[in-house]
Amino acid sequence: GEQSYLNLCQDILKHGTQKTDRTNTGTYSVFGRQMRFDLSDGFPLLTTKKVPFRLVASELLWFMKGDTNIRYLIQHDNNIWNEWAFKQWVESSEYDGPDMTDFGNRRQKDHQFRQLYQEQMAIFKNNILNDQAFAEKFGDLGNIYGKQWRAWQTTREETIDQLYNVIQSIQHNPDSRRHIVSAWNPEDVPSMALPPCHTLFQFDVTNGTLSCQLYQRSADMFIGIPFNIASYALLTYLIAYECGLEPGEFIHTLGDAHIYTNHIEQVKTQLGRSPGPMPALTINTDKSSIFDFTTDDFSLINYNPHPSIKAPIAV
Ligand code: THF
Repeated sequence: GEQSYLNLCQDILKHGTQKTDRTNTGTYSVFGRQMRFDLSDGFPLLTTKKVPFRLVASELLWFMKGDTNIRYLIQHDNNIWNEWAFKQWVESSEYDGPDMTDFGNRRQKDHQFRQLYQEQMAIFKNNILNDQAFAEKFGDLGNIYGKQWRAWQTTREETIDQLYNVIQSIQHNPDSRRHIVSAWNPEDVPSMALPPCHTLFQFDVTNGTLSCQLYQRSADMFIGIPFNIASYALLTYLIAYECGLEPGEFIHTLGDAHIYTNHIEQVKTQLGRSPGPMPALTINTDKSSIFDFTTDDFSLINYNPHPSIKAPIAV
């Protein structure tokens, strides 16, 4: 449960090796860890800080639709993927605003630059929402999760709907050890705005319960992991519902598990808080397929977290 998350953060603070990273922020890292969440205890949304479930839900539905364009997210007032699309625009020949090189770091250190960045981001979001051609050109993040889950491209000019197939195999061959979806497509990795962090997941059916194990290659413990836990727990609930099973366990296996050097104080604040009871998830049972779900079709009850803790995201 939540304690396994808190223990791992403690472990990284104590034993992590300092590393440099792609974003020039620096991390404390460990390699190869596992957390387990019993979904019959409740829905694993962390309580030691407020995690915005609304954003987790719209991101998951976006993946499930097979969409890779941030327009849908922005339409749902979800801004968590903006920076990666924005980067494509400001590095293109069509961009003629002020220089945005290394905006992820500069927006934190330089207040004057931050102003300029916010202006350009506002223009960018406005263009994505109101200009179809612009959105197609700069809003698409390449063949990331949604594309690989729903329309993996084969060499025979066909596509594979891994998510649909895995639901079929859970329903028709529950004991199979091949209930797998992979987002890691080596041919497509170089063209993605960001290679998948959550790379492969497998389902298991035992005694009428559905469990899910995720292999995540890179784990941003403070910002990303609370989202990822909730996202895969939600996916497991939805697929269990679709297949007439009860949610079992979510098992989260991590490759490089790290805390960014500029999240240390925030993590310490969080570790000083005691976890409360997990909330419960309710699902609208009127719809016949989870692929027709919208963000209004599920909600959380009894979620009473400690306050949110702000931290800069590494870009
Ligand atoms: N890059 C990095 N460095 N860390 C990540 O966790 C990460 N992701 C996705 C892609 N690249 C990543 C993006 N997911 C937030 C949450 C999830 C994200 C990106 C950003 C975030 O800012 N969360 C805030 C709330 C934001 C808001 O309210 O708008 C938070 O406090 O949790 C992990 O897959």
